[in-house]
Amino acid sequence: FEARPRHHAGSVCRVSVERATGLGRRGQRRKSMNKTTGILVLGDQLSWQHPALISADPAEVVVILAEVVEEATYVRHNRHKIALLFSAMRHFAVALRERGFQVEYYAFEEALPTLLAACERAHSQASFNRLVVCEPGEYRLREQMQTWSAALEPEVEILEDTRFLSSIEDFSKWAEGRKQLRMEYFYREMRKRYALLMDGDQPEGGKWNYDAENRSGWRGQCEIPERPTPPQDAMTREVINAVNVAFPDNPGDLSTFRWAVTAEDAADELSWFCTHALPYFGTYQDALTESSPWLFHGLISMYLNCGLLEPLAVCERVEAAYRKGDCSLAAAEGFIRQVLGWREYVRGLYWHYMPDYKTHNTLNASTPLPDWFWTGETNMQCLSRALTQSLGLGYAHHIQRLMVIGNFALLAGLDVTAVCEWYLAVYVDAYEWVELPNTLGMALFADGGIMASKPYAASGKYIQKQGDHCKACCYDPKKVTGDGACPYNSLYWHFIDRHRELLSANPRMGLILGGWRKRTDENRAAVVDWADNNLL
Ligand code: FAD
Ligand code: DLZ
Ligand code: SF4
Repeated sequence: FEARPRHHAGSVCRVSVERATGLGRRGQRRKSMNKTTGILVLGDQLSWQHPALISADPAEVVVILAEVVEEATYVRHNRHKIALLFSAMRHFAVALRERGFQVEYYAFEEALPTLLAACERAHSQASFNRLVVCEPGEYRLREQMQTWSAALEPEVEILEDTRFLSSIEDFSKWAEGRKQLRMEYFYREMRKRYALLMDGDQPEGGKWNYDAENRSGWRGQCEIPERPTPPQDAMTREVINAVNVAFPDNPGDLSTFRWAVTAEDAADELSWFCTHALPYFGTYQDALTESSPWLFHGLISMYLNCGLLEPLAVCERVEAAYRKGDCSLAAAEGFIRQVLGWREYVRGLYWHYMPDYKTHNTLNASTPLPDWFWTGETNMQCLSRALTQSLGLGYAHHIQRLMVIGNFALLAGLDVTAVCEWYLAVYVDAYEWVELPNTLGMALFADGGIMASKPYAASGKYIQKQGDHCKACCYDPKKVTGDGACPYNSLYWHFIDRHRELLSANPRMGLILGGWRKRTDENRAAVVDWADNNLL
């Protein structure tokens, strides 16, 4: 990692744009003088920092935005995600036209099958001899795009996505020669590189990481602020109606739609968070509660991932809140670590290891996904809450995703592919580049420890410690076997027992395995049999 000035992304992207479109440097002739460049903007690239838009001359390009069947159906996306993207795309088209761009927009009703078909249609309507796209976030689509040159008349150029703070190449360089790719070390380099929360060349406050202060469980310690709903205009209401009609079998209750669909409204969401929730974010980051689906979380991943917010601006806004004294260092550091560290790190891992990454199944997990994952109907209160909320709102916070749903899938040995597909379908912020490492790697340990240094496996005791679900549950978190025993408990020990050989190679599992081995044969058998006969 080189230390770079904070706004390096612009300079990288100017180089790409010049290389790709001939636009840019003073005095340099543009490659063509008539309106000959088509720019395809994908539904998750709705940003003025888009590498082809950033320096495009509205008089010379035609911008293509298309709601197409393939992208809307390659998984059973949550209706919240489809409505958010379609409405945000339509609003972005309006903003483009206001800035003088010609826009070819294809609504879902036109039933264009693919993005390639949309480009063909746009070419037939607004003839251009070159098509510029920004590389997509998913491997699936990147593979397709690489065949477009052969399929399309105009030449096709794919630009680097410079909206991330670490390029795919940067990550690979960092990864080179390392035995383990631990997020913490990547994150420290990113802090230095972007001079975020730094005091000269040292971390602000003397420590890189305040995670130890960020683990409080929820016992109703303070009031959870009511979240205002972003404004909803006629365009969004029309999209909601259309999505309800076109996707009757998808998850998602759009009567609860509460997402911003413009950059301005997303910025307001971030401001609200910085004022009202950020001060508590660190402390209750790992908390679980019956009282609120949002707690003190940011609710910004859906905006970051579709271009309505920029990651560096988000980190700078949070740092500014800390510098003004509006939140503690632990809160600001905890939040910046997520955006500057985890988000960039998982994207780096994804591109570093794909396509093989998707095929990993180290623990041979193959139990079919229960149908109730699609309804939330289970007596396990914590899980029912997390599933119902995920399906209905398209949102669950990190600990629900990791330690309630993911933990259950890990302990029960649920089929890795099916679980990953469920996560990709259900969340409003889900794209494979971020969903896959988090699910396959972090939650399911299916990559054998590339991402996590040990499995995130926990019994009911952890869930009880972190929140108030157990009080509302018909199961007893203290019971391991017998009627009323919390299923997480025997499943946990079943997991430890069935993977004891593999786990024994992991020094971080030594204590747990030692404790399990010290039990009597009868005790171990009773626990394993209970899970086998009643749960698996
Ligand atoms: P906050 O808790 O407020 O965190 C702030 C921001 O940090 C998030 O908006 C997000 O951009 C970033 N962030 C935090 N943790 C991660 C992480 N592990 N990976 C990447 N970014 C992170 N995040 C997605 O954006 N899309 C997904 O499809 C997705 N799938 C996940 C699946 C599993 C199994 C797990 C364990 C996590 C997943 N995450 C995913 C990461 C994380 O749970 C969400 O980013 C977060 O819950 C979004 O809510 P928020 O904006 O309120 O986040
Ligand atoms: C997720 C999604 C959906 C539901 N619909 C569209 C669409 O109709 N048009 C579009 O350009 N993009 C859509 N997307 C986002 C793409 O699937 C996304 O660009 C790829 O998955 C790459 O990240
Ligand atoms: Fe979840 Fe077990 Fe607690 Fe019920 S008792 S809420 S299943 S951890």
